[in-house]
Amino acid sequence: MSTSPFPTSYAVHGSVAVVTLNNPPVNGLGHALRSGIVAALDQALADPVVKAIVLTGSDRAFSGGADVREFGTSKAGQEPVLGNVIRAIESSSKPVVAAIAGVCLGGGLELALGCHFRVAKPDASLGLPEVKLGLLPGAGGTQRLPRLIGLEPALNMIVSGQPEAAARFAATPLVDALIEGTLIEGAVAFAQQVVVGQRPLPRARDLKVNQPNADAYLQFARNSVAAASKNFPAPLQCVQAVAASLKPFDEGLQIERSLFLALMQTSESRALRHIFAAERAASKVADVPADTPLRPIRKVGIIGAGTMGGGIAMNFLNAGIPVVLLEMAQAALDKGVATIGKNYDNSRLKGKLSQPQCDARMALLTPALDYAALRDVDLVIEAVFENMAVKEQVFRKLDEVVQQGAILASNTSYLNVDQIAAFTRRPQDVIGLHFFSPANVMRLLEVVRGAQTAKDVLATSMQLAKMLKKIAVVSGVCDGFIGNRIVARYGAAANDLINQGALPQQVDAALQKFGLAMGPFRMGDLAGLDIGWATRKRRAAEQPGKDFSVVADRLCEAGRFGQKTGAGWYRYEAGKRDPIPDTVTEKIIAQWRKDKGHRARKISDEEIVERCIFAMVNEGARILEEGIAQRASDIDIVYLNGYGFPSYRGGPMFYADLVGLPNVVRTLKRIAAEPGADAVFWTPAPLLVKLAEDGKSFS
Ligand code: 3H9
Repeated sequence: MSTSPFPTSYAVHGSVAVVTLNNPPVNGLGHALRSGIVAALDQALADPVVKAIVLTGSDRAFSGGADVREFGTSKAGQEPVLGNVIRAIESSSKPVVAAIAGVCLGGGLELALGCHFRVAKPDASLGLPEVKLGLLPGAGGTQRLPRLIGLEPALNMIVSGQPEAAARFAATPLVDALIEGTLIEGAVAFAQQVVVGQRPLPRARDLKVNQPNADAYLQFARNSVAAASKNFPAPLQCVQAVAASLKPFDEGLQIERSLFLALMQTSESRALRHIFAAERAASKVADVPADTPLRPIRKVGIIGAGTMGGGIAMNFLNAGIPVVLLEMAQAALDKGVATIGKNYDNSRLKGKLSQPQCDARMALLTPALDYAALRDVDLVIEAVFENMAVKEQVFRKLDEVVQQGAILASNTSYLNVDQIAAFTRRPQDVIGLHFFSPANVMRLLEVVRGAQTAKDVLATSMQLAKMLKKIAVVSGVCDGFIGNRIVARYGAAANDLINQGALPQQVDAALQKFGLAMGPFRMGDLAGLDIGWATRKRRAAEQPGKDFSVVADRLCEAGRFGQKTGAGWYRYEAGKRDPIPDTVTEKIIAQWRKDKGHRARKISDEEIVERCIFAMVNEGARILEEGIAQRASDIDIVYLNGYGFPSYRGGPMFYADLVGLPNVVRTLKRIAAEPGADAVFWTPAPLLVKLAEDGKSFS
């Protein structure tokens, strides 16, 4: 094997050169790797001993595609660009065989499509997932794949971005042979047969796309894709690019290229690429090394069998981890267990689980009424009432009962985790694991790191999140942590708008048009207005003389707690969840404004979005300043996965970057200076001002 300045290696097996891509973790096709492939190809072409070439990667990845870290840098366009690497391979006078194991995605598959032959492990994963990054395959994928597997299957693969196992393509020219044994041996043997049989070198570009009634089919595809991909330009552009495969190859390639370059500039693609990087960054904690030894989690205890506790328990049951579910009373325990059973049954009726799968999950569940049942668990999560006195009782008991070394977690959504930890003699083992409701569905997990939380407890919690298929974000201790602290500011901005003249339905509609899954008032009705009312009453009692009142108090005083009472900000028809604007609410608001001396004015939808989103951004900046969040992109991940922020906007902090931080600062200053405005709330955070002044952004 020869050494190479590039991340490729080169070895000759008899008459076959084996070129191995070696750019961990996933052989991203960055500039150095692209250069290495061309150099190795030239070496093989120049070597008279070599009659054929095998191009391969690692067991994990033939290649995960273009190196996404290069996007937006000069390296992305530096020769040899991927299209030219593929051209060089395709025009090679010696046969080139792609030998594929692991993932073969995006530019990686495009590279393989440029080879004359492809052999693969049956479980290798082939796909063109560019659409998930708001792009389309930009190195010939939209032109070569339809030529190999047909227009319709190629279009489905490209528009969905879903990879498929190589075995599925065994009967198509996409996969010439499946290799059950050692990949390289099989690939070399295949290459030798090609040489011995003097097989002609097929090039995908020379094939014609086969599709009867292509025009009608493409029109149907355009209509259905347009309807299904509102707010995302890439899927429809994928159809356009695939449609161009009916044209002469080079013409189609040019169309693909220009559509790819245009998509690269869209804010949607920038947002999706930001999210890809943000999700991977979120799992890393600056001062916790990746190789921190983890604590084993073989058995879990959950305290509280209500909606939250039951949902949390299901996560572990789904992952095959035994759960002890603890309640204080038999009736509550029975109800909790029955709800879990009913949820699994519903999944079975929908065809998502089989009966044996449901049974296996329920068999992992041990209901209990005595703390002693938690003695040997490795992790316990309490999901009891949000009250410090109740948490104190629970944690003192856990400290007494649970084995040493176990992780003691609270699902609190805003209480002080350090105070909770202080109820135990092992604060290093205490952490916040804030699941979002419904806990068996929502992807977000806020991992709250206390002042004394041990690094291995944090590392284990982050790993656990992966096992539960959640996305974890680390938060420091503060009231509401990252998510609820910001949402409080967002809610306050929305309330302000009501005081100033907007109606709940206008605020909700404007924010939903912006892309949020649900406006703040619909969200309030869903969550229950009585929760905030109780908190405000408690705070008012704790801090006499301070005014905590908001218009929602009047709704609650009228018995309007939201959906559960059939009326809140909206009214609801029996058994339905559709919010119906209500004149009763309008009258309550009008009276409130009169009593408080608020003058109503006309407010535009743009102003609604600006105030609500910038309020979030400002609080996000404070959270960053205080070190509560490690990075701005973590805040985006929280909002995207826990609060219905639209992915095509990339999250509030990324959105602020797109708008331009100087614009955000100017607007915040203007609002802060308005008569009657809460200047503390609206004054831009120093970090925001500094970034804006330095011409920097959050991302
Ligand atoms: C493209 O190809 C455009 C072309 O059509 C045209 C070009 C002209 N590059 O996800 P994981 C890193 S667009 C660089 O945790 P998994 C990732 O950041 C691209 N790095 O592991 C992480 O790094 P770190 C089309 C990449 O096993 C590490 O690998 N391709 C790339 O769960 C592990 O990642 C795609 O869209 C990359 N392309 O999943 C594929 N991919 O350890 C996107 C990953 O520092 N990638 N990394 O955090 C994926 O879907 C998954 O990452 C993959 C591995 C399935 C590959």
